[in-house]
Amino acid sequence: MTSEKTAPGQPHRRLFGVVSGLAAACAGLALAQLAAAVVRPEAAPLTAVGGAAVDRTPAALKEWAIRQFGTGDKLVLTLGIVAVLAAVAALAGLLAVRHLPAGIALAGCFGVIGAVAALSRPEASWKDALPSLVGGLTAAGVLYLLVTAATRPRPVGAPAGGTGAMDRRGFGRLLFAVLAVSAGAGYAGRRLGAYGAAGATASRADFVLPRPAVPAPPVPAGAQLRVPGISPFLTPNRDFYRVDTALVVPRVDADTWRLTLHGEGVARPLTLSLRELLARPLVEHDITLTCVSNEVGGPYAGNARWLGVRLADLLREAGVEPPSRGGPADQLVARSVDGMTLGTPVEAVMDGREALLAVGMNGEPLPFAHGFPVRMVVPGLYGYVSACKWLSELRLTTFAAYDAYWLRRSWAARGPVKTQSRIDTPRPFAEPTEGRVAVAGVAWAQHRGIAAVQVRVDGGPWREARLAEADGVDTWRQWVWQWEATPGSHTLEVRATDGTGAVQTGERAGTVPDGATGWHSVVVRVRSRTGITGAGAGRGSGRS
Ligand SMILES: Nc1nc2c(c(=O)[nH]1)N[C@H]1C(S)=C(S)[C@@H](COP(=O)(O)O)O[C@H]1N2
Ligand SMILES: [Mo]
Repeated sequence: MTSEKTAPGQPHRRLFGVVSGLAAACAGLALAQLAAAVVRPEAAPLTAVGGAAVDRTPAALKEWAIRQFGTGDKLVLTLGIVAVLAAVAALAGLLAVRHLPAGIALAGCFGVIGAVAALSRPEASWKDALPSLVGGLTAAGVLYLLVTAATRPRPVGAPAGGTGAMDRRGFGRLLFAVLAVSAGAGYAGRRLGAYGAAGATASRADFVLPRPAVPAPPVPAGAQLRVPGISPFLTPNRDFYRVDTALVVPRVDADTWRLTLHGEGVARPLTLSLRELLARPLVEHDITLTCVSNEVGGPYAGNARWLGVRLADLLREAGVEPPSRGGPADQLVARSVDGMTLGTPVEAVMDGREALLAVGMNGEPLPFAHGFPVRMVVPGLYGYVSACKWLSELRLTTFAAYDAYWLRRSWAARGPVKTQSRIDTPRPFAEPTEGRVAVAGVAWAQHRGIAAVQVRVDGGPWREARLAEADGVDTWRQWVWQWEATPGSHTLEVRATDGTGAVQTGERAGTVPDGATGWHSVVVRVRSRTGITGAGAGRGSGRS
């Protein structure tokens, strides 16, 4: 390459470089997306890099991200990767106008990074490298074309102008073509992706939930208090929290889905289609699911009516005995179609509680985001040690022999749910008017039940809240306490007592390694009826 450092139009060359780099990245991503629609959606470079990042994120950082961004953490992650990609693409373009091979090599490098990330994901096959490699090659090729067009001397006889030595028109035409092809490829990728999921979507639409052999009794009327702002007793599916590592929700075709059950102490291994699984009697049961990543007072808890096959029955059918009866395996490792592994104590699954292989959630087939077609739900255990979504395999082994996904990321092997209670209303920093204020919320201690809830104001004596009617020991329980609120700033605190008589600990602990503890507290500012807050309290307290 000749050095053109001193050519006229130097600032333009930089701009052309940056534009070329960004356009090359667009084209690379679009073609990679298209290739991923053919190979598999998880292999798209942004998804692969994001997924690899999630796998390697230390628990503490992940906690922080979930706290900061909630369920939007995945969007934030993707935007972050796009920002880094754009920066490097611009750099590659700048580099390419000075030294073409270096710029192209940098662009191609990105394809390799994507490919390595894709190959590092659980369940990856060599084909997963293809989309990123296609993307890298495309980006390198496009960068080559654009930069040569930008640095080519303008045709002899063309009017001199603007960019000095550059063929501005040729570059413009090429840029337009690149962006048009990218948009076309991106669109085709989306359509193809939807087509790929069409079988799964149709299989869910066609799936009629079987009738339970053991229906759940209706939810007691008194389980739902009439207090504005309280969490509904049953969480609608669309509002149910979602926590998983999947950057694209797996869309599993129920018609080709299979479950295998095998491992230590399995006398009769099983492979079942959905129809075969559902030939067994189905049970309906209300279970509150909670996440170990839930902060005190946090939102990662939901209650649903689940329909499914009793896991213990299936294990017995396969000849499995729990450790207490001499079975060799103490851990049931559930694996999902996307390679997630969750380890559940066999003893807990077989001790008589309604541990389910669920297909129904609140009267509907599981939503894709919640594990269609089959997931596990075990009352009393946090989701990360029990609630495998998009289930594909059950393997019996020991805790000594195998660490599941979260264990390798500093979470505890056992995750029994800790007793918790949450103030849903009033909201933090609410400004209710003095007088009667309903303080209300939910409390949970799955499989032990909630025996009492108490509330206190400003560290004063604990007062008994009124409990809503219980719907068994596996669900949360609503509570309400009528507070005679006086003007000023007040701190409300709540604590629960579980069915064994144990009082929820006030000792604060973070979510890692086995669930947060402490009492949820909410600060409110009560306004006086006349609109004037008490001296030294309420709105004016900071300044007076
Ligand atoms: N396949 C798969 N299953 C999974 C997870 C996951 O990341 N992948 N996350 C688990 C965790 S940590 C929780 S709390 C529950 C959440 O289930 P939900 O998203 O339906 O609320 O799913 C569990 N099952
Ligand atoms: Mo979780």
